[in-house]
Amino acid sequence: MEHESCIFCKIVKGEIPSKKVYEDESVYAFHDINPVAPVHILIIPKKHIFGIQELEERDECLVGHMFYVAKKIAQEQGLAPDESLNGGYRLVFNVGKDAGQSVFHLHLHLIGGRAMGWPPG
Ligand code: IU
Repeated sequence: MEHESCIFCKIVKGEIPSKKVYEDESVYAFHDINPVAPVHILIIPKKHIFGIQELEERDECLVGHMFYVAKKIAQEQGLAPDESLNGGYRLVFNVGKDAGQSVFHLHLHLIGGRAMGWPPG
C-alpha cells in the first residue's frame, strides 16, 4: 500500500532513519525533524494516505486511532493539561498547500511544551 516515492512511507519501512516515539500495527510516531516547539511529534498511518483531502470512509477508525495515540503520547510527554486546564498541546492536520501541508502522506502534528497563539499564522 506504500507509495514508492513517499518519504514517510520510507520512514515507516526504516529506509530513512527517524526518532521513533511509538509504533503499532497501523500507526507510527516520530519526532519531527524540524520542531516548531519543545515537543513536536508526527503521528502517521503506516499505509499511504495522501492527506485528509483524500480520506475515505473506511479510514474513519484509523484517524480516530491516530488521535487516541496522540493523546497517549501527549500524556507520556507530560503535556496533558492539569485540573486548572493549564498546560496542554495542539493537534493539527494541515490540509493542502495554503494550510501549510508540505508532505503528502497523512500526518497529525502533536505540538507542545510552550504557549501558543490563536489564530495560527
Ligand atoms: P506539513 O503539515 O506537511 O507541513 O508537515 C510536514 C512535517 O514533516 C514538517 O513539520 C517537517 O518538518 C516534517 N518532516 C520530517 O519530520 N521529516 C522529513 O524527512 C520531512 C519532513 I521531508
